[in-house]
Amino acid sequence: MSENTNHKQIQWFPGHMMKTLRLMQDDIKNVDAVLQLLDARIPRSSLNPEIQQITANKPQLYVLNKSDLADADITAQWVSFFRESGGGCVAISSKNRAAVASVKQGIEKELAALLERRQIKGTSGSKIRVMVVGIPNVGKSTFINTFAGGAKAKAADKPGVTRGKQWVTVGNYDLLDMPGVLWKKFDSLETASNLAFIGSIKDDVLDIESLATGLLGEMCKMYPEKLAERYKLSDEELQLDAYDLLDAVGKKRGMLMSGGVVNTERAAIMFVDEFRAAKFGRVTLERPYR
Ligand SMILES: Nc1nc2c(ncn2[C@@H]2O[C@H](COP(=O)(O)OP(=O)(O)OP(=O)(O)O)[C@@H](O)[C@H]2O)c(=O)[nH]1
Ligand SMILES: [Mg+2]
Repeated sequence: MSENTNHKQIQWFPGHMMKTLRLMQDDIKNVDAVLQLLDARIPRSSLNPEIQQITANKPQLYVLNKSDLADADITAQWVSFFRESGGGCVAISSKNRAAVASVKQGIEKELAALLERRQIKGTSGSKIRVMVVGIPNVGKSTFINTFAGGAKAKAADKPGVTRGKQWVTVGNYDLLDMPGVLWKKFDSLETASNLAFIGSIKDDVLDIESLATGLLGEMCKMYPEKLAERYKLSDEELQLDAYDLLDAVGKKRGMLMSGGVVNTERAAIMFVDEFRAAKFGRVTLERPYR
């Protein structure tokens, strides 16, 4: 990402996110467990350290969501990785009904001791209260809607859709939908870039050509064959530096301006859109073991 993007860093963490962190802090004592949604394409970068801090003392289930967009073998490695480090973890696709049973099973495993105590006390009718948290656009509201079997929470294909907290009761569960939240200082440019690639940072604070060249660089490293196939790129073209590669992609797609100059901005928008629309198939940008 360009320097320009870094200057605008402040807008990655607008006031409403600070408010969300406070809400979380207030409500954490009112829930039995935390469901932290991560994006299966970038499990490490989507783990929010601020959320980790607030939820540290609660039973927690990590949910690798959008696993339909991620490389299945690497997702399986990530599930093992989280489980080995002592956390509960399941991989789901929020839009799929099967997600509900996996998550319920995961939560009830994390809450086994509490549920047993309730049984003994004769209060097993009490609702299981779960706070659903994660970065913007990761699929929290979509998951809640699938769980509820209907549109209870607003969900859409852009970050920052949920603006306030909302309780949704389904059977013996009370689910708390929360707005997505980022954190103030990303530990690396890689983390910031990954969040931007998948659309968790609002595009209007980003420089689209920097975003596209960054993503082209990653795809060249990790999935050159997918890139070559979609844009009919030769081995030589794959060796180009990212900006020249963007230019080549724009040319292949006939995105020319007067004088035959490639409209790299249009090419950038097109490439990022295609990546987000999973036109390259299932892609995971981070491995559990570096
Ligand atoms: N392919 C795929 N898309 C998903 C999945 N879950 C959610 N989405 C899509 O991701 C987009 C964001 O979903 P939301 O449920 O609004 O995300 P959110 O986490 O509630 O977002 P904020 O409220 O903005 O923090 C929507 O277009 C969903 O349809 C999934 O498992 N797979
Ligand atoms: Mg939402």
